[in-house]
Amino acid sequence: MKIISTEFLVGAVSAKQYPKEPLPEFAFAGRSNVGKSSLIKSLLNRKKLVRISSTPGKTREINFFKINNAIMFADLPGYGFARVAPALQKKWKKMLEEYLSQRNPLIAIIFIVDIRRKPTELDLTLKEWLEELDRDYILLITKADKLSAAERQKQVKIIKAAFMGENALDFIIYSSKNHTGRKELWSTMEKLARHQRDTPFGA
Ligand SMILES: Nc1nc2c(ncn2[C@@H]2O[C@H](COP(=O)(O)OP(=O)(O)O)[C@@H](O)[C@H]2O)c(=O)[nH]1
Ligand SMILES: [Mg+2]
Repeated sequence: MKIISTEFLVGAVSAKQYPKEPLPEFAFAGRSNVGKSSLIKSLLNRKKLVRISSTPGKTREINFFKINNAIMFADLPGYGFARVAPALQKKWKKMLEEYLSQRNPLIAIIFIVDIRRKPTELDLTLKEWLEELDRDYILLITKADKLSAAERQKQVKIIKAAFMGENALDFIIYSSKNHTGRKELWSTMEKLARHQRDTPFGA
């Protein structure tokens, strides 16, 4: 996908602030430091992006970006940041729940995990949530460049076993450093967006 325009629309803390434009939407979720900002920047071919903060645990809003006037990205706040107070974690949960249960244009969540890590409890909680709410997701295994081919294979197997639930549409191995997987992710998202436009009644 050729990126012609990237427009930051709004940082929302509640549903009434979400953009009203009914564009096919993809949301990005993962624990803090997993590489979410890097992934979005890699996808959009940008070195810097408004509202894509480099400070871990900083984002407390759902940031909406309109891409090429055709697709919406929702950057969900990262989770599992150690220094976040319990009250804020509660707020995070409420915000996510509201978004995942109410957001109609949402086609799929890009569920990001680190290829080097064992599945954590919080990641598994998110997966269970997505299954419960019947939300489709794409398992995005990032930082692939950090491992050798043999280690990669081993980790992908473990991660797939933990996260490829019923609502998983696909899995993609990614590196924001050398853009491995970028073409594949874009073509998957474009296919899903096209399908939604062709079958507006959810047929
Ligand atoms: N080698 C490598 N480093 C990455 C990759 N993605 C992210 N990083 C690094 O991981 C750290 C956290 O990335 P960031 O995108 O800020 O994570 P976020 O907190 O999820 O937004 C940064 O130091 C990035 O440079 C990747 O695909 N490969
Ligand atoms: Mg970030």
